[in-house]
Amino acid sequence: MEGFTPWPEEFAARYQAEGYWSDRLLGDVLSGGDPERTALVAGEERLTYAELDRRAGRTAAGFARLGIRRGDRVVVQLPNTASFVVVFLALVRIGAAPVLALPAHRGSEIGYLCELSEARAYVIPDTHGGFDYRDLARSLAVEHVVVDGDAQEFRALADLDTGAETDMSDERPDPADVGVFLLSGGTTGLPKLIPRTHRDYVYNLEASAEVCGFTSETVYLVVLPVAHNFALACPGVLGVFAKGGTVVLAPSGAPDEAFPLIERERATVCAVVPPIALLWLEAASWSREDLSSLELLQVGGAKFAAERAAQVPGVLGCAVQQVLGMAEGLLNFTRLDDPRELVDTTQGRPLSPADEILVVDSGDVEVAPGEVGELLTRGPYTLRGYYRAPEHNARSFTPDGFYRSGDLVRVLPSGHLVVEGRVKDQINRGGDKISAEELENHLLAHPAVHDAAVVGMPDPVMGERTCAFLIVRDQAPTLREVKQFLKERGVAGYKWPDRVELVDAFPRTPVGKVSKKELAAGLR
Ligand code: OOB
Repeated sequence: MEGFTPWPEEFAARYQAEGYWSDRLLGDVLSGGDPERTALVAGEERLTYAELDRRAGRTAAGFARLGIRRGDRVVVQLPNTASFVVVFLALVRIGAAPVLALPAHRGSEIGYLCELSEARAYVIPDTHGGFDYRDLARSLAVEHVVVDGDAQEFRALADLDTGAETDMSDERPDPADVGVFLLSGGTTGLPKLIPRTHRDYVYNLEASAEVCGFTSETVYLVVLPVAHNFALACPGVLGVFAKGGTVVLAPSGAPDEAFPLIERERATVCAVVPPIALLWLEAASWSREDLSSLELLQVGGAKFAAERAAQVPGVLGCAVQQVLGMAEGLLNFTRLDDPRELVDTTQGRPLSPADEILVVDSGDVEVAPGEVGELLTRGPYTLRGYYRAPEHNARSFTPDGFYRSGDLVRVLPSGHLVVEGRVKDQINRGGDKISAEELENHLLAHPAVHDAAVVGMPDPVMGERTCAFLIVRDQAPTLREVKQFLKERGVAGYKWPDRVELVDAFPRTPVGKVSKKELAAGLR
């Protein structure tokens, strides 16, 4: 695929020879499950492996009838519903790559994703969370809009399923094909797309399922957006399917929605971001639900404090696992048999023996063991380049192909990583990533804004919240007006600033760059 950076031949040969890469495809992920067992529970729907497999097959045929083919891209923006799972499996079967947008994304993000990926189709719910996605679709120039629900002038997802299945025998994708596109958290003005091949993502999900001890008895509750890498494949929904277990979709991590589902379905595992973990630690004391089925709480996406991790077993009655992951690839997990001390105080160690880790200073020189530096990595499931982004790639990768994560870490003698901060210009708002530059560009478009600098401010629950420092021309906009402005521009709500500070000038570094460190220090 044009715009995709493959692994160099010698690496590909090695990953293949050493068994990290197989010929298994994302579309075959259901094949190990007992046909009679429950694969998916979503709202009132319960689908066995056989039923889910047939629905995915028939929907695949429907997409094929639309003319969607191997190598095409389809932007998928569905919430935690059975339809997400069906559409994902359908697309990967015909070798069309889903571009996984989050339900929170709006016109600004979706328009860009459709354009960049030259999407042949866009799949949406009718409405969700009070937002009408058909309105958004009307502002786009995509060939096919497929709607889960009331389609109005568009095509209904249900109509793709005519009961006929395709004969896929000569349509099978190649394991080296891009299977899915994930969204990067972003550090630049525009979001980036991460191409994940069938073979690297299959390895990602299978190896994760192994490390996390998933079996056919696993009942995995999804509370994060299912389109996010963590909930999808680390081990996530796909890791559960690979082991023949059961996936239960919850609309959110709110205790009043998640806890009754844990009790009813006897959920054994759940992946959360730290703010949800904190909420659950609070809620467990007053909730009446029986959470005793829970065996493992995976926490990742942002730093989880050691003191909180230590509370999980006592309060929630399950083990905790810290996960340092990234849509770009590298995953680190604390292991189920790690000593409590490591589980509580580290963000885990690399998933794969083939993951290569370097910790370097600002001159790309490796630091002494145990010292803090930027985490660079390459391996069998870490990208070699963002999609169609040659200039950005030149900066994001070393000449020998290591991805610059932008995370500051130190490595313990055990190989476990501790996150100590970051060098990338990004805010991590409870696991949601905000590119400072992207938000600054939106703010600069406001007629009253002369200059903008966005920084994170520490927050006890979210880890960080977003503060926009503005230099204004005349009438300064209020926080509410700034949010309204961003809303009208079609910017996802999680990117809106939590606070606006007006200043006359920005502090500068010796080389004349805006000193975000100094700006952030002034907030305390
Ligand atoms: C996950 O993926 P992304 O792509 O949304 O964000 C990746 C970034 C990392 O580079 C790091 O800055 C931060 O999120 N991060 C953590 C962390 N886990 C991720 N920072 C501190 N502690 C952690 N445990 O966030 C993601 C993907 C797969 C699994 C889990 C998380």
